[in-house]
Amino acid sequence: MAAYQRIVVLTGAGLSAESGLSTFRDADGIWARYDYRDVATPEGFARNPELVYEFYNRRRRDGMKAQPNAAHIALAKLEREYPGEVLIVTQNVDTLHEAAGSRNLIHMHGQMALSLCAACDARSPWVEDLSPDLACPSCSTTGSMRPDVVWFGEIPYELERISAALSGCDLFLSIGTSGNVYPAAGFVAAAREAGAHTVELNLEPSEGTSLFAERIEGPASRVVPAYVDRLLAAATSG
Ligand code: BJW
Repeated sequence: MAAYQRIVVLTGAGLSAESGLSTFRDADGIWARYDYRDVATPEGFARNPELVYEFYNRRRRDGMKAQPNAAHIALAKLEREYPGEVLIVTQNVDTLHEAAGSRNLIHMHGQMALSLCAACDARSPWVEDLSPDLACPSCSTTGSMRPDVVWFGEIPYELERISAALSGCDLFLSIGTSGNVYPAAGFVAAAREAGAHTVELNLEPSEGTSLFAERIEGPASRVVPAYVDRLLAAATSG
């Protein structure tokens, strides 16, 4: 295995599945129980805010009980011990990467542990349930608080920083994501264009699996630590 200088890791719901958090598009996933148009669009929130609060309040509570699994822990170790640069771009709104010790991390779809005020755009740490009657801690407006997550039709966070990292990376890993949602599903093409080696680590082939140079199938808690060990061994032997 080559030694790489700049690694970008894209993670999705499959990474947190073995921590007990549901994926979206698997047979028993979140979209089998909820219509995404009701709970993950600005229009759905405007139509029925109570349903959206309840959806995220439950997921926030579940997220707070969850613990990082061996895959989150291996990625934090990679960032700590790898001699090159490691950036994790996660689509996940849980905080399991942080809990495992990752620091160079972008939450491109936001975080359930933050609220966003529609009146002043302030983001505030939020561990309690959200409800329509709350006042924003920054501007005191009532009824303006929503979870700080990126819904369909909204623009994901830090796209410029992600784009710069992709165009400068020489290894791109995609872990536990089905490749259904853009712009994240397009990152592999950007990394290829930059000349990076591209690897998919997933339970099963994703939508865009043919775009990857290498594919490793299996549960993240097994395949990610093994791959990280290989990367660390190659970096120290070469
Ligand atoms: C395991 C495993 C184990 C399981 N080990 N693996 C028509 C209408 C409206 C919008 C669009 C449209 N057409 C296109 C769009 C754009 C849209 C889009 O892509 N839609 C598609 C459905 C076609 N995208 C957007 O709207 C985005 N914004 C945007 O495009 O802005 C415009 C713009 C962009 C750029 C520049 C300028 C303008 C926003 C997307 C926001 C996504 N939001 C959600 C919900 C909010 C967060 C939340 O509640 O959590 O984010 S949707 C949901 O999907 C969530 C996830 O982050 C995201 C990705 O899902 P993920 O992580 O891939 O999960 P799954 O379940 O799909 O896959 C899990 C995988 O793991 C599977 O492959 C399993 O096999 C695997 N697995 N166990 C390893 N143990």
